[in-house]
Amino acid sequence: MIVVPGISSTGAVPDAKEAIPPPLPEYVPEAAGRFSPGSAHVDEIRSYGDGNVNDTFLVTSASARFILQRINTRVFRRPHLVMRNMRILTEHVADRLRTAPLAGRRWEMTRIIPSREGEDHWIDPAGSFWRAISFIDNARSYDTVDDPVRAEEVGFALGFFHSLLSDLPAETLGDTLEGFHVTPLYLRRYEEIAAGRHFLRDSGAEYCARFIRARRDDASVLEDCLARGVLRLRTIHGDPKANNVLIDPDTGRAVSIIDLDTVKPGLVHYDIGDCLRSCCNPTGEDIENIEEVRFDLGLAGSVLRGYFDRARDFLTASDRELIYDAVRLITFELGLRFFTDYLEGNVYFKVKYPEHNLVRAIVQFRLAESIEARERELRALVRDLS
Ligand code: ADP
Ligand code: GN1
Ligand code: MG
Repeated sequence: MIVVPGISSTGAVPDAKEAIPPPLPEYVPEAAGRFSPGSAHVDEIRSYGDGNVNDTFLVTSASARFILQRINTRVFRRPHLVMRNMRILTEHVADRLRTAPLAGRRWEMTRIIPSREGEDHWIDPAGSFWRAISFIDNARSYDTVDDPVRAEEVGFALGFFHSLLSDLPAETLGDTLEGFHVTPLYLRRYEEIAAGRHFLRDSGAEYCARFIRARRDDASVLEDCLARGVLRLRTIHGDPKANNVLIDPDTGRAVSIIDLDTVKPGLVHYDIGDCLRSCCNPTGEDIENIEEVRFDLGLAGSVLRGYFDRARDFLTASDRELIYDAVRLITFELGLRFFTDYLEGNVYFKVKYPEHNLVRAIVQFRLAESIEARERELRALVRDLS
């Protein structure tokens, strides 16, 4: 059994009353007013969504509803570059959709809403960086996927997004998050942080440390392929987990892929791996019973079917060959990132209680174990469906 300090033996998370309440950012009403179209009166502002990085609000004014976000500048240290990339990307996608609309189904991309001064952001007196984007109405995001139709739709959204970006050269965009998904760099950081620490025997932290030690030599599989020219950089989403795809509740169809801050040059494998990691973990990233975590091959088949419906043409044989490695690696990497953040005192991911990142790390490592146990079947699925 894995013992996590502060967590019961079933892994149940502490009561809400023990949870750390997220601090409400200062200047929210001022920021909402700055972006309110036509300077209309703002009627309501409420916290929105379940993102781990930025602060997101839904603003309702007399004339519109829009999304207001405070960018986490501890993570995104170059927020102006994030906005520049977003502008290039949304213009490119709008052009593509104008010349070749997606037939027979709804698809929307978020648009940047300018401030009263015509800027794409506003910096408040305390230095926080705010931006506004159009609200995708009649759509919702789900933290977990547990049915094949939704899994196929999330796969479709990523495949369609990749196809829309396939003619946007990677070098057009700046690097908004250096080292993002470069697993060997996360490993190095972890080893610096963990050096000299001793973890309690049979504790959750010891399980994580052992897990990482046993797999440290596999951490560079994708980066080595990039260095050898087997893989190449393309424009990627960077964060295509299930809740960054919006689903129309009436039709069950994916209508948008959001959270574009990490769109930048990278390996499409990070995206394909992350989408499968997230969609095929039906019990979610914050599960209460760690023993239930498993990688669902049925859902993986659905995600891949949806993805290849749109993206079959631009993947090479070596690209396909490395999909299994990507799923395993990105899951290991996320566990490593969560665990490092726990050891560093929760400075990157937002947490609801102090051991949150430790629990999240254990969940990802359990998921990685489950992926490893299904290697043969997952490789066969990719071969059959791609
Ligand atoms: P984070 O980077 O913190 O994950 P996101 O951009 O993903 O922030 O936004 C957090 C959540 O807010 C999303 O998962 C989604 O539920 C909701 N959301 C964000 N942007 C929109 C939008 N334009 N329309 C509708 N919902 C949105
Ligand atoms: C973060 O921002 P959000 O919640 O969509 C993180 C991803 C992780 C994910 C795990 C910029 O995504 O890399 O996979 O949490 N985003 C960033 O839930 O670090
Ligand atoms: Mg998000």
